[in-house]
Amino acid sequence: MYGVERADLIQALGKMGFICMVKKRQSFLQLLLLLALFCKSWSEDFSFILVKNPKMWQEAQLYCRENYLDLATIQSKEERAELIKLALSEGFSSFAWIGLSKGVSKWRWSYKDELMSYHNWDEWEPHLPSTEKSCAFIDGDNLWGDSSCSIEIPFFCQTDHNQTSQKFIYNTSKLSWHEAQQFCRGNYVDLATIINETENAVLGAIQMNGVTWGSWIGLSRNPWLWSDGTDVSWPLLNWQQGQPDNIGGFEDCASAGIQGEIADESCDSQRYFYCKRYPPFSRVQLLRVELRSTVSLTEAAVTEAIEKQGIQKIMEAKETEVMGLELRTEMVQMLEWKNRSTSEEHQEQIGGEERPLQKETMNLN
Ligand SMILES: [Ca+2]
Repeated sequence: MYGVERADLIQALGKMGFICMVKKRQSFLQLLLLLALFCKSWSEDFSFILVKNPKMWQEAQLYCRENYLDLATIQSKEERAELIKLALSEGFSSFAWIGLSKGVSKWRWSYKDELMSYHNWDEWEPHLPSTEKSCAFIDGDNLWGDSSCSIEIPFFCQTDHNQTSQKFIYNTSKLSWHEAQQFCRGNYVDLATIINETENAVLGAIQMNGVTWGSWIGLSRNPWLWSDGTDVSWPLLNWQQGQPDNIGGFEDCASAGIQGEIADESCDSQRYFYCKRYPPFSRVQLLRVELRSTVSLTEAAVTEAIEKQGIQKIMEAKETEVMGLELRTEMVQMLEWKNRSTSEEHQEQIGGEERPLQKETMNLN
C-alpha cells in the first residue's frame, strides 16, 4: 500500500512532531493530528474568571471543575496581580472563594517531604490544633514540641554526611522555621531530619550545651491544600492581617479580597468565586484527518501535504485570531483507532480547552 511501511510514516510524522493515529482502512490512511493553536480572543484575557453566582465553597469547586479547570490558585505575585486586575475590570469589591481549603494534616519532614515515622513528642505535644500550620522543635531533654512557625529560635541543619556525628550542623542564630529552612537549603541540604533514637540523642546533647529551650528541626504540618494540587507555600500565602483566625473552629475554606489578601471562613458561606481556566493563549485543537492518496507517501510528500493543506485549513477555519501554531511533540505515540472511541462525535481534551473534533479531508493526488 502506497509503497511505504506504516512504521516509516509514523517515523516521518514523529519527526514533524505530530501525534498520529494511523490505521490502514481501505484505500486511505486515517490520521489524528494534535495541533495546539494559539488563538487570541479578546474576551479571554484572564486565566481566571469571576463567577457572579453565589455558592458554598464545595459547590463552587464543583462548578469550576465542570465548566473550567478548578477554583483559582492565588499564591504567586503574578496570580495576585491578575486577580486584582480581574476584580477591577468586573467592578467587584468583596471577597470571593478561591481554591484553598483544609485537608488531612500530617507531619512531614522538610527534606524530601517525607512523612514522619520516628518521633519523640513530649507528653502533651503536639498541642496546636491540627487545623493550624505548626512547626516542630527539639528541647534539651531530646523531646519534641510544636509551635507557631514564626517564632525565632536556633535550628539544626542537615548535611549530606550519613554518619550521625557529621550529619547535623547547629546554628545558634535565631530564625523563623521558614527562614531556617531557607538557610539550611542554601548552605547545607535541608533542616534536620531525625530518623532514630541515636540521632535524636545527638541533637539533644548538642542543645545541653546551648542557650535555648528549643531549636527547629525539619518537621512541620500544613493543613491547607490547593484544590488544583499546587503545593502550598506557606510563606507565599498572603493572609489578611489577623487571618487565619478560625473563628468557632469551623473556618476551613479560604476566600480572597480584591487585593489578593486571603481569609479563612466557613465553607457554607455563599460567595462569588474565582475559577481558573486554561490559559487563553494555549488551546489544544484536535483534528482528525483522512489522508487520501494513491501515490507513494514519501516523507516529503506527507510533510508537504500536511503543511500546505492541513494546517492552512485549520488556521482558516478559526474564528478567532490565530497567533501561532505549535505541533505538540510530547504526545507522539501510535494508537489503534479501534481502541479509541469510534463515535464520530468523539471529543478529546489533552491539556487544553475542550473543542469539538474537526474533521477534514486531504487529497494528496
Ligand atoms: Ca477568618
